[in-house]
Amino acid sequence: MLRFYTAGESHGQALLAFLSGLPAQLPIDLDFINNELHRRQLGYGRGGRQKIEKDRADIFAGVRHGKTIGAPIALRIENRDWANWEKILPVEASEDDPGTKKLVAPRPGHADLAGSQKFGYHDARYILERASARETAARVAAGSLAKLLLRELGTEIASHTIQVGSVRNSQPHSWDKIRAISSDLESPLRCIDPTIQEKMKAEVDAVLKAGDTVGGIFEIVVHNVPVGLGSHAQWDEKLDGRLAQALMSVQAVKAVEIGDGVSIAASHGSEVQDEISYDKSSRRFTRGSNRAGGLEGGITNGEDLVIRGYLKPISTLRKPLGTADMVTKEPVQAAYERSDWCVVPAGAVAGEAMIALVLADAFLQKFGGDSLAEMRRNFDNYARQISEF
Ligand code: EPS
Repeated sequence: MLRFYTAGESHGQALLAFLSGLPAQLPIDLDFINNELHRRQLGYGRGGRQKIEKDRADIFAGVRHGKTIGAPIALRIENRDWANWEKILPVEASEDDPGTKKLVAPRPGHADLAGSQKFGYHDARYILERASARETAARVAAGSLAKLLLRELGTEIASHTIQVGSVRNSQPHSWDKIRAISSDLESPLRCIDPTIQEKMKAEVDAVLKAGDTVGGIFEIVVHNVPVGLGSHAQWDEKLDGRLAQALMSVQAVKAVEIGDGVSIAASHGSEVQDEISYDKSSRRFTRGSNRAGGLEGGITNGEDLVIRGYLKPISTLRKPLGTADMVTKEPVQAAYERSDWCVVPAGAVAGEAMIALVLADAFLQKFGGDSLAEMRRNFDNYARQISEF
């Protein structure tokens, strides 16, 4: 229902996003989109690039007088750094040798080598330009439009950092706290516990000093989700699978966990299921716990969705690892390109965008509608059906 693409390279002129399938008459708040882009740029452990860029989206199509018109939306985010790369990476044919910007010493863990072999380059420049996580800016812009649709129907998404390196914040936190830290532009790592956050910062400082990088875990929580998104009926309709795929596609994410999926694998069935009761006053089924992370059988069960993204440490290292030169085949040290050394908070914002896009698609499948008013009518009817169940 909702289709989206991005285009653009890290040091190209701009990043582009195309989003098709949003209903007409959805109010579009450009400040909200730009604030999301700003959130993605923040975080303790980011490199020099974010001082150059001030990401903001320009809308080229699909929005008139501040609302969608049911037509595809096209967005553009300028790369300010393009001014420094225009001569090195021109669009038109050029005699100039890109010279020092050639990358022949592929970084272990990056797309450099596999991409160069696959596309037939002895220079990883063209691969890394697109593999770069800079592309997530375009996803965040598209995802913020999906968030605006979800917000109209009462569903909100937030995230926080629960691990950096070996420092973990394993306490449970309320939605209000997660929501507050998620939007806190001053928080260095968006970790709710300030004492744990100081320890996380120390890990980030230590890897910077050592010329190394550090990974971590972000947790995305979706609040006020209707029962019944996704389906148990077919493998590709199961919402947990769709969410996991979307989150796995974010650069550097190497694992996804829904609810307590990882730790419950080592427990007994009686210990990990969320027991069901019924609250007569609110006419709702409730659960005393949410280890399932809001999904049972690939269907939302009305509890908050809890989805964790596990980020590997960034593969660009100032103290490089050994590799093999793609031209000479001799052992050399991997290339170093200006990069970040911790991206957990930024990865979380990209992750939120992907979750928003999948959920908006699931809402559109369930409630349909060409205009927001039509979709809202369908949604309200269904909400009545659930409350009368
Ligand atoms: C960026 C993410 C990282 C940064 C990049 C901007 O990309 P990568 O995945 O390639 O390491 O390093 O900045 C640069 C490429 C640069 O020239 O500094 C982002 O998320 O905006």
